[in-house]
Amino acid sequence: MPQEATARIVGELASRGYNAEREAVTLIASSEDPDATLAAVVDATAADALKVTADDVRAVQDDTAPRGASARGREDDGQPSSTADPGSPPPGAESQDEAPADADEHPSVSTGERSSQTSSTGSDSDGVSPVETEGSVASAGDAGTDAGTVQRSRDDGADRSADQRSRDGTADRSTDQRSVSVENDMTGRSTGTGEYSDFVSVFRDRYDKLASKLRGRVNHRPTDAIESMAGGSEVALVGMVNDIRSTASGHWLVELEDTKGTFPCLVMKDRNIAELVDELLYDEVIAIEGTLADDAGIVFVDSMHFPDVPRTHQPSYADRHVQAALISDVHVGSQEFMHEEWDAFADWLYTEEAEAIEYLLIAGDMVEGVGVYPNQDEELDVVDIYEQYETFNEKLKQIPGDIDVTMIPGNHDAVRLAEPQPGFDEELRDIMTAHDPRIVSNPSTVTVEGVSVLMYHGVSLDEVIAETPEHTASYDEPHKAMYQLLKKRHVAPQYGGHTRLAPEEKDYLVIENVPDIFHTGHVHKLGFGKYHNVLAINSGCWQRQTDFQKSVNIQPDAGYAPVVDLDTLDVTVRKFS
Ligand code: D5M
Ligand code: FE
Ligand code: ZN
Repeated sequence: MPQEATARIVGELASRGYNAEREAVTLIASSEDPDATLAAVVDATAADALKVTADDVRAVQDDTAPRGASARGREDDGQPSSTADPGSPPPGAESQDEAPADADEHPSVSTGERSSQTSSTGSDSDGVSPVETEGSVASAGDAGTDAGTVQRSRDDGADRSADQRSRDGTADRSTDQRSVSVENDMTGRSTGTGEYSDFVSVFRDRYDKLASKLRGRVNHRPTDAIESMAGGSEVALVGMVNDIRSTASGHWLVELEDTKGTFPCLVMKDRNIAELVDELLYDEVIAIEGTLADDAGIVFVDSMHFPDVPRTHQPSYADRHVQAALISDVHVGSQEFMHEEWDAFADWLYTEEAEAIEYLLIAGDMVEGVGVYPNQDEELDVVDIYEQYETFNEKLKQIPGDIDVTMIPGNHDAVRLAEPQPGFDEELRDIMTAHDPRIVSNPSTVTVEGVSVLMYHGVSLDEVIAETPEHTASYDEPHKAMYQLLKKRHVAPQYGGHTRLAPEEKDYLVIENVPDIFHTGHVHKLGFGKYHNVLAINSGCWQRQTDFQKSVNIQPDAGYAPVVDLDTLDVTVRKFS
């Protein structure tokens, strides 16, 4: 089926307020007279229905003249491309006639090797090979530009033969095997009033949760007990980083705080562990072991431990071949929002190549918002925040109705800025009805067919990148900044900087359970890799470079869709820009 035809049908349905199952679109497109079928389907579908289903189309078709062979005939004789409204052809789309209709097998998903990934859709979507392990990570740069590590090839994709299409069936995403559950969604559970006592409880909860992860590894004592121990004793301490100072002689004085008080810990500059001090952020919880000074007033640190993800962590996998597309930072309403690239992505999701994609996860910044940064209004295309969400909803309608959508807010969204951010309120949910999305807090853990995905927008990544060494975290390798968060077992350790914290009774930002996938956005850079078997993905954006980004020389990775195989945790990146 020509992609233009599906795009046009989806567009027509969307303009009438309907979402559509992919099979429904396929059926309409392959009918004898797609326009007439479309009109009949629209007539027959209740005005308040949200989604046109394949059954709706079949019901209409059963009511009309026999088709069967003639419909097939139409498919076989090529595409009604000359009459099809090109809609929004994917950038670089080539003529449908060009590719051979030999229909290789469905392009295989990654094997974890740096294998060539094929792309389809008749667009220039680039398949980018995934990377498996730390140390061989394809980053943003790789994804778009590094010909040395990325192999591309064109695919027959949308041009596969009609026979192949009909054998493959109408790309239906059956919903019976799906399962999604959400943990740690704090929407509607905010108890914080912003009082001092709330800060006490949230930090207490953070300490308790993270200390419990370190307790098994060190035999620690509370700070007040250490004070009364004999000089020269071997001690261990678990505490929140309260202060980091360098001494006159270049050593590091790290002050740790526990529930009983604070204690100064000296890290000598010539020890290997000194470089770990560079990775420390305020308010994270660590353990140290060392020797108490003669006057018991300071500990000389011998080793430092982070709550971390165990190296032995074994991720869970889905029981069947099913994929999730992970995106973020759509920024609808910005003049830089990439309409055409988004349309190409949405259209691609109707193709057989995207057939296994049954889940779409969106990690915040649905819209550009209003008043987020100084002078932001100069770059707005849609100035009203509600209209921005309405436009976003239209964009959502374009994707196949049978894809399950989960979203969390980001710093551009119309929810409180302080984290954790509750999911959108009722007014916004009433606007974002397409796909009946699962709207949860930032952060939340969403378990999709057994694979747990920690979704966090990622504001703290700016801080990790700014405050830790280049090799630990950089905009070009945003997944490495994510590794730091996994190591610290907290999505936003540092309080008082970029990241605003809303004190709650408990600390929802602690990474209590090791996720199988950690998904963030915010920095508008694509990067992924594995940290102790956890797949970390920062998903890029759908917004071209803004003036601000130009001024600080950030080249966003815009118009990419990383796709994860939930049965292997392999990643394929599709490029639509
Ligand atoms: O942020 C996208 C990225 O750009 C993220 O790394 C923050 C940074 N950014 C963008 N605009 C600004 C301004 N005006 N000040 C500071 N940092 C900025 P996003 O929040 O998704 O727009
Ligand atoms: Fe963003
Ligand atoms: Zn953001």
